[in-house]
Amino acid sequence: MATTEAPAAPSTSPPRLRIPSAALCGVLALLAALGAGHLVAGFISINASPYLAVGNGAIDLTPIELKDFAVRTFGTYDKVVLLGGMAAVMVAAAAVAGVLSLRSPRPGVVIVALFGLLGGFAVYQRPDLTAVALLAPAASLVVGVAVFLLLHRIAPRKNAPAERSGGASRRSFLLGGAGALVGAGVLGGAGQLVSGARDATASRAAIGALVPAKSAPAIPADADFAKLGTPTFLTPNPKFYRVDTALSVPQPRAEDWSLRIHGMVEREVRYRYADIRNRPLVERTITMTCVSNEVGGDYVSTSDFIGVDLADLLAEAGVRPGAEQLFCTSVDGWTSGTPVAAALDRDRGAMLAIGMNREPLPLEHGFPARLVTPGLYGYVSATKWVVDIEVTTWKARQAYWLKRGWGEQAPVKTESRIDTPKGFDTVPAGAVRLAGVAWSQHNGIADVEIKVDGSPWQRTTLSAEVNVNTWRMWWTQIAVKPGTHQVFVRATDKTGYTQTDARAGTVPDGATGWHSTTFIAT
Ligand SMILES: Nc1nc2c(c(=O)[nH]1)N[C@H]1C(S)=C(S)[C@@H](COP(=O)(O)O)O[C@H]1N2
Ligand SMILES: [Mo]
Repeated sequence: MATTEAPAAPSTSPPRLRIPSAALCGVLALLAALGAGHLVAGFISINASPYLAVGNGAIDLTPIELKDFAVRTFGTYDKVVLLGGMAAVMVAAAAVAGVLSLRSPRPGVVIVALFGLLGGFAVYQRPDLTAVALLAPAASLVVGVAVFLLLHRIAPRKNAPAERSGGASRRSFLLGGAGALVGAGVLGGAGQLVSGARDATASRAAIGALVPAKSAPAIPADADFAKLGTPTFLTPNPKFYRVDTALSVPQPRAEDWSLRIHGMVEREVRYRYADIRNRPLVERTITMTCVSNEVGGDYVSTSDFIGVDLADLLAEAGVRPGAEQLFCTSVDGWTSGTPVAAALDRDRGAMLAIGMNREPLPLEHGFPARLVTPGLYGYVSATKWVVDIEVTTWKARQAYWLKRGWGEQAPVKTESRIDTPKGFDTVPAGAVRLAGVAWSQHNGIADVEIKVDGSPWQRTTLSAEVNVNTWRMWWTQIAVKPGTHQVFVRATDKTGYTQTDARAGTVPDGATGWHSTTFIAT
């Protein structure tokens, strides 16, 4: 085995890198490249960072089943998992690039350059970035190739003449490598700091509290049974569910934001933030729901939204006959298609919202402005970071989720949920309290019934109704013997419809079925 390393070899084969140092060259060059790209992106838009841009591109290319699986399995952490997975793939590829370059640096340079081009392509594809943003992947490319060449040159070699293989070479390689690692961290961190200083947070902080000209009616004390185990009626902003395709939260500043309404209208109109802020603001209490909410799920929350009537803005533009959908685009290029009829229905009260619970919209909920349409699932009605509304037909345009297999029309389905007890809770036998929530936005909830272990349905006590566009809480008390018990819940809305027990999945237009909970009485 050991005989091939004989002294005769040096004359025939050129000096080669050892596999670990070659792999290290690749990985460190990658980190330096990402750090440099992140720094340059900090000055332009953090979304120009090649790493984030590639991740966002990957999200848009992910098949719907996988996306659904990711959201179900990892919940809000789906994006963290994606970023982590991407990092692992990139590090592995960079290590391979290094190992392919044991003799000549050329293969590694080609692979590092391909990486840079991929980042450039991902940035180029983003609708919210201009050509300047390409400077970030360009910086990555240059720094990546340069660091790779440098480290490759100083790496210690096998079969090398004495002066290239000794301790001095190893030491300079370690120094160079450590320098690249620290440099990558410093560059990346600086990018994060720079972007933080000029991002939307400061813009939002400068706006202050939002006071509507017309406040929503005060929420009565008996609108929830939070003490009995339901959610609070209004969801605190940090607890409001969040669903979107954005890997990093888009950061438009209020000062830079505007909304354009065009297409099948009498006259194109454009509103800047101050135009909206200075109008008499209305406030409405609305429960929003995501179509991806499983039976029993918690993608449902309630807020006092502050903004203006969408119907007013549309009236100023003058919607032309024949218009069917509002094709709404966010600053990051996501789109939704809202039925024009729903948007114009003053009774429904669709809004261009700029605030939640008297605060400017939190960044992750669409700062500076978003749409909210009571009674329709969010993906057809609630574009966050909205910048463009094209009034058009269903045929002319297809929105993001419609193209991916979800329905065109998406009214929220009547639903109910048991919040107390939780599944497999253990409770003392005897009197057991049950509590939860039901919703049927735009219709209102008329009744909530529960059924325990095959006994007949029995009615529950409902909370005070705030308005038909909000959820309603329920509670009741039952007597149970020791043992395992199963309880079902079903709601009836004010149109007289009672929830079906037929189970349907979330695709294409929302889940159905009765929520049930099993608990143990001892
Ligand atoms: N720009 C943008 N807006 C969006 C989405 C998105 O992915 N991007 N998702 C929609 C979906 S599916 C829902 S359910 C609601 C959720 O709003 P929230 O995150 O404020 O709860 O936002 C909608 N608006
Ligand atoms: Mo959604």
